[in-house]
Amino acid sequence: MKTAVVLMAYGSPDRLEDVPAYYADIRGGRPIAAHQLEDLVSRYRRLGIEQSNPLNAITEETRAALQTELGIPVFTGMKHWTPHISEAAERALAGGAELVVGLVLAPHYSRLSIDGYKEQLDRALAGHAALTFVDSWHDDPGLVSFLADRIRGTDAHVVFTAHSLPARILDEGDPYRDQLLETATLVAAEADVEDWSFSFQSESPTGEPWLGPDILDHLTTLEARGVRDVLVCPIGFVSDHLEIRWDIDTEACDRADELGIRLERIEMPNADPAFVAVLAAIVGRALAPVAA
Ligand code: FEC
Repeated sequence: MKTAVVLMAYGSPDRLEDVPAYYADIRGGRPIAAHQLEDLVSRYRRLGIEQSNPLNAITEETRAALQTELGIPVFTGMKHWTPHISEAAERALAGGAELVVGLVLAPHYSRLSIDGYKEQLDRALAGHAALTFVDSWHDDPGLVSFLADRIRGTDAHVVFTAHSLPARILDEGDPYRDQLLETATLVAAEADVEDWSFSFQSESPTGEPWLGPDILDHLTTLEARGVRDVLVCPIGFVSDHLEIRWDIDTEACDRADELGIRLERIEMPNADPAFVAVLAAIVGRALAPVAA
């Protein structure tokens, strides 16, 4: 059976001038206050994104390396920017794919995040190819080992982080927070790290309560407990994007400075060959029942 992979990511604007259209896509037609758009534009500008965006180059590097590792076509599809998930699906179908593996570059399942990727891919394939979708890979042994290697031997207090989501997901029985805590527990155990905690990050001002504690408040709590060295391990993300380079490297670092805490973060997986091997093994396992 002819197989292809659609590798999906959140998406990031290619140029500064794309930010309004990108933000409109994220908001899905709901209104955007002018000051919120200005704030977002200024965050991208301060990261030096004017005419090109290094994150999109990292995603392409990851895609190409995964394709080489697997020996089957891999197409990038973005949830909120180009190439869209629908374009990736069209390319897979045009190449004759009869079976598509859908893998999101975000390891934890939430109906609010992962279902959006799945719906876009399902709709675009429209039954012209079978779909094997990886819902979550938060407890994948390769991922756990990869992250454990990043924190092993540290003397700092490790703070695992992930994107916050509206708190109502807990009433809906969403497994997102449990999966995050499971990843953190597995990684800490494998690295033999006992001094750790978990916090959320990157909450959006949507007017409803989001899951906490937020990392900025959490740093204050840690300082009061006497913690002076923190290593941030953002388990909810795999690349150097805005949520890492702004929310952690800028905002959280500034807060840590104010509090007299030394804050470092792990190097993100990006296109590290060991991480690409983790992704390849996940695709291999998704294909195993089909190959059998
Ligand atoms: O570097 C980049 O250009 C893109 C970085 C980026 C990633 C990312 C990942 C996740 N998000 C998740 C949930 C939400 C919800 C809202 C929301 C809003 C934004 C905005 C930007 C943004 N997110 Fe994001 N997210 C990234 C970027 N995100 C920019 C809009 C401005 C702002 O609030 O700062 C609220 C939507 C709304 O307003 O209704 C909800 C989740 C993830 C992790 C899973 C994944 O990667 O899909 C969950 C990377």
